[in-house]
Amino acid sequence: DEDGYDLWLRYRPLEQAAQARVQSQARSVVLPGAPSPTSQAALDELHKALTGMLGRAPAPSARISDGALLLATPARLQELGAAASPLRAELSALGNDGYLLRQTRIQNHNVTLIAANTDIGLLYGAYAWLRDANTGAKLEASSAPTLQLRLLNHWDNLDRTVERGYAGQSIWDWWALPDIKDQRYTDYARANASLGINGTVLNNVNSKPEVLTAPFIAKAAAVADVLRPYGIKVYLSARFSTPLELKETSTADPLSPEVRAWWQRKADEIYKSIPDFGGFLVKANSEGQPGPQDYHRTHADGANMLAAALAPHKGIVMWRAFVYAPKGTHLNDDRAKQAYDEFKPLDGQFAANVLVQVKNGAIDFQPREPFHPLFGAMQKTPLMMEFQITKEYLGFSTDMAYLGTLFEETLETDTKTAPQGRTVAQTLSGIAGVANIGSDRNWAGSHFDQANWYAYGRMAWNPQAKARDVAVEWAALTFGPRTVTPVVDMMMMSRETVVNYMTPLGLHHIMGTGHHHGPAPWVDNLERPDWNPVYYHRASRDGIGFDRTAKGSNALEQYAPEIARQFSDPKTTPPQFLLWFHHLPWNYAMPSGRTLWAELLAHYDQGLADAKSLRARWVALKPLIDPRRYSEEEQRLNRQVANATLWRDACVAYFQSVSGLPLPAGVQPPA
Ligand code: GCW
Repeated sequence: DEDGYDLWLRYRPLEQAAQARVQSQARSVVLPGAPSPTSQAALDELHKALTGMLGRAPAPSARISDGALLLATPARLQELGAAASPLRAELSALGNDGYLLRQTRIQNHNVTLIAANTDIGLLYGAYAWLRDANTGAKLEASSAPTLQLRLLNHWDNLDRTVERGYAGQSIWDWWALPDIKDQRYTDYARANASLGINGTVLNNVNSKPEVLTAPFIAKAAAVADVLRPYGIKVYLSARFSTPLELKETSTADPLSPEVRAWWQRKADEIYKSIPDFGGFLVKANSEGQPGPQDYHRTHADGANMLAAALAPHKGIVMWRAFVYAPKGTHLNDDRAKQAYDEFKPLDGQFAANVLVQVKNGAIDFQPREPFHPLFGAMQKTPLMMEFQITKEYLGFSTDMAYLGTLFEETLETDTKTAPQGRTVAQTLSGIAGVANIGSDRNWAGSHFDQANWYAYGRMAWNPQAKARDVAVEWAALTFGPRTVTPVVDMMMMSRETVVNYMTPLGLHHIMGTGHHHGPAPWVDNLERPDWNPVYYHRASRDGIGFDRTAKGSNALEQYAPEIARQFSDPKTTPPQFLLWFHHLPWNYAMPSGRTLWAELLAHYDQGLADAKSLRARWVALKPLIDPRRYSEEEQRLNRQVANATLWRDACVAYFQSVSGLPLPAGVQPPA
């Protein structure tokens, strides 16, 4: 009975031809020298995998023979007399985390070599070899990540609720820790290491002072002990006012010596229990969280104070740029501008161990957003990308939406910034994904949501990776080789489907208030204007859309001149961002020849039709999918069709009530 617990590390028996191929590459598994906890993890994984795939695994051996799978670092290769210079040169270009896979001859034997500079590289190489073994891909020559920081951010609270989590309770059992370390923590480490994720922030950015007290530091240390062999560092979200709230200082002013000394002591205390502690993630002066601005200090003052405490231990601060004004927002202001307005002037003022963490778009994890203007604009500050893996605005874990395409679309966009135009990916020093992980048996709430964790990890390792290639791998590993094409086709259309039935043509933030599930474009009575959907779509008799050109909020000026110019004219604005940047009359002529009104309706209809098509495609796959996973997804797709119907009908009815226009021929009236 497939319940999804094994994720993409299923290691089910291979078909005969594949068995023979894999067997010929792994007649024995050889790791010269005494294993470290990390290389032992690689051996354990290979043993588990080969047992599953072949029915039995060769015992690890110290001696090379024909058909050996050999794991070795340069020092070991040298001892084996195999430190031939081309191999060594190739390895030295791969850094700490890279690996190479090679069929070669060593000591007169044909071997399959997994080589890396470090044991963690060997572990990554072992996972890569297993991926190839399972998918039948040819041995990947070599691979190394471009980003050194590849993190998950858990929005997990200490009471085990998860903010924006749709996969059950938090996997961190704070009550039972530190004495009881659930096997799930090890499986979590395996899954993440298999993707190359090398850090995790255990707790919500809406943090609590208690996280930094001795009992919780001990709990975090216990988790760190489990994750360490897998190359995953632990980080914590720190609440800026922690010392004040714990009543250990009289203020939280970052320039106060008392406060600085407190954080210094706190850092020393943490590093005593967690010597490789990664550092702090901070949400400050955003959505009611405390921060340096409470003391008329800047984000840089706040971040640098924490950075000074962590620097002696080589820790870092990830300071979030997700800020928007708590009060007095005027309808003519633009929330989309605030992060840039606050952070761009601070470029150059952050300490060396501070990274500014920026969401992919300037509003908030919408089904589609243009890239955040801070990418490329902060030339002197290392930036981290923050993607949301959990689908707060894309139908939770009921609606199918493969995010690989969203990640790819953002990462590959040219920011048109100096020196020669850089893609968003090229402006990054690190990447973070808000985890969709919980204690549900299948970890992610739905089987297809596992693909979003997978795609995030693979694209964190290689930001140039193509969403389709990643989907192909995941589908083969998760549902088996015979389902790949139809499953990948579903995945590749799924996110656009959601965009179409929720927020086509650049619409955004018209979801139900608070929970963000389902349509609510009519809401206009919330305490803050920038929480109201009407603030974002601005529909009226005269038209629809948010004017972010010079006639409007001029958010466009935050982009490089070339982009600002292109997007200032609706005719040269990509249609998927049209209403993000422009307020246009309902009869505006679209490239399709339809009016904007008819085009909007066509997108809603397309979204619903595609949701039905996703369901039909899944039903057709029934003979190829195991019953439990089939039925669990079928139920969700039924629910998705209902969600899409509601979105379509509600938005058509609401926008019609505003536009006052008749439905064009052929468009069904809303139910
Ligand atoms: O998207 C919004 C969410 C909040 C979240 C916040 C943030 C953690 O609705 O739940 O809080 O963003 O990113 O800080």
